[in-house]
Amino acid sequence: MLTIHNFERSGRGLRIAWLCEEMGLPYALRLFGYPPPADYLALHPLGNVPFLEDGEVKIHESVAIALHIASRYGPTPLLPPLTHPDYARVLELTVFSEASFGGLLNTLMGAHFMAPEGEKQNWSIRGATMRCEQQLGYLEARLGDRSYLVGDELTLADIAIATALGVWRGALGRDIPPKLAAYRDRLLQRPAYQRAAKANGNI
Ligand SMILES: N[C@@H](CCC(=O)N[C@@H](CS)C(=O)NCC(=O)O)C(=O)O
Repeated sequence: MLTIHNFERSGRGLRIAWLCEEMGLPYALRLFGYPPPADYLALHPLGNVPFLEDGEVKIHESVAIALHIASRYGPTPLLPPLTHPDYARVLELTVFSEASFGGLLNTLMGAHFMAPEGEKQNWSIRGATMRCEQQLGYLEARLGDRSYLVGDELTLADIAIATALGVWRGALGRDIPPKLAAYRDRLLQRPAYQRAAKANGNI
């Protein structure tokens, strides 16, 4: 059984629950508040979420977790095989969701929720915000008029990006460019997303 540890309603753990739902994999969600309980810190001393227990595998970093699950329990159309022409693009955008966009989101969330009033809009925060906006424009252009970021069906890239967009809008209260917002709204209608969001406390 896969056990996903997450803060209630937190987007990166939702990313993993959604993936499991799309793949039809049974999982348990262990939800807790912030700060995390002592037994979680014993499991994962960094204390951030999500964290996956999968038998002997204990792993953090949501994108690594997603790749682990798709690789171990695939094949799945969510992650095309290594030889497929779309493989590199799926990998690129999935990693981009955290390494570029998600990293900036954490900086912005730190400032939004914790910085003293006078420092909420300092030089670094304005720069990170501009960078995020540039990346959103890039994603919207990449999407164009298509339904999915890569190819003709849902992939890990969509799950990773759509959940990151949720943090931008939900936690930071920022606008998503219109075509990207419509794309995300469509994805969120998927029954697998709805089940995961319910289990995670989002709806
Ligand atoms: N790159 C990591 C980021 C993990 C992360 O920062 N998670 C947030 C919640 S979505 C968190 O745990 N924040 C509280 C903390 O870092 O103490 C991942 O994708 O798993």
